[in-house]
This record gives sequence, C-alpha cells and structure tokens, in this order.
Amino acid sequence: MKSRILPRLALGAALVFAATGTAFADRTPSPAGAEVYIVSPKDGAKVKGPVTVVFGLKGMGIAPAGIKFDNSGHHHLLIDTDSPTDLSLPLPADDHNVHFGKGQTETTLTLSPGKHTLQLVLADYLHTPHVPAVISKKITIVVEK
Ligand SMILES: [Cu+2]
Repeated sequence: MKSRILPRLALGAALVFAATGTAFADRTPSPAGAEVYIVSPKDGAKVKGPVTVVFGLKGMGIAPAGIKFDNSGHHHLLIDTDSPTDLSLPLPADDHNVHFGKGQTETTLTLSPGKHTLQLVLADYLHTPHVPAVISKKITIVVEK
C-alpha cells in the first residue's frame, strides 16, 4: 500500500515544482535590497505646479524598455491610482500609468490644484514588475493654485 502511494506523492510534488518553476521562468527577478522611491516632492508636500518628480533607485540599474539586462528596469509613475493587483502582467500605459521607457529618472507634471497621489514601480524590459516587485511607497501631495 505505502509503496504505491509514495511514488504518487513524489510525482505530484515534482509536477508542482515544475509548474512553479515554469511560472517564474518568464518573470524577471529583482536582487535583494532593491528599492525604488520618490526623491522629491516629499510625502505631504504642498507644491505649486508644474511639479518636477525625481525618481530614486537603489540596488538596481536603469535600462531602456525593450533592453534585457540583469538587475535593471525602467521607471513607471502611477498618478492618482493604485498599483495593479496582478503584478505578473505588464503595467498599463495611460494617463495614470506613465512609462519612462527611455530610462528617464525625473519628469515634470502639470496637475490640477488639489490632492494627488504618486507612486513609482520599476518594471522589466517588457513593462512587467520584477519578482519580488520593486514598488515605492505611495505619497500624497497637494498642488496649490
Ligand atoms: Cu514600461
């Protein structure tokens, strides 16, 4: 009896391992300690437009979109939106999810007066977040008239 069950368990474990390995094979790993952050403006800052946002990155490098290079990616600025729930997909590209595929490390935004949130996501050459994902804290700023 035991001798018939054990091989099945072993086979099941091997299949799970194989499936997991495949799922992660097409995702780009990030190194331990990698960190993306917004240098300026500071969280809670009251600013006058246009707003220059400076991107910070530790432990990884910048590479333009489409260029596969270890431990690198390009910045994505999320404006007034949450980071996606499914981080295995490429980030959308729209007014709320801005890609900096040329490798830019800052941008200037024209924002309406009032509260806005900003968050950075580093993503790989295919615009997909790394494993584990490298995402900044979400900050809130107030744009004054
Ligand atoms: Cu992108």
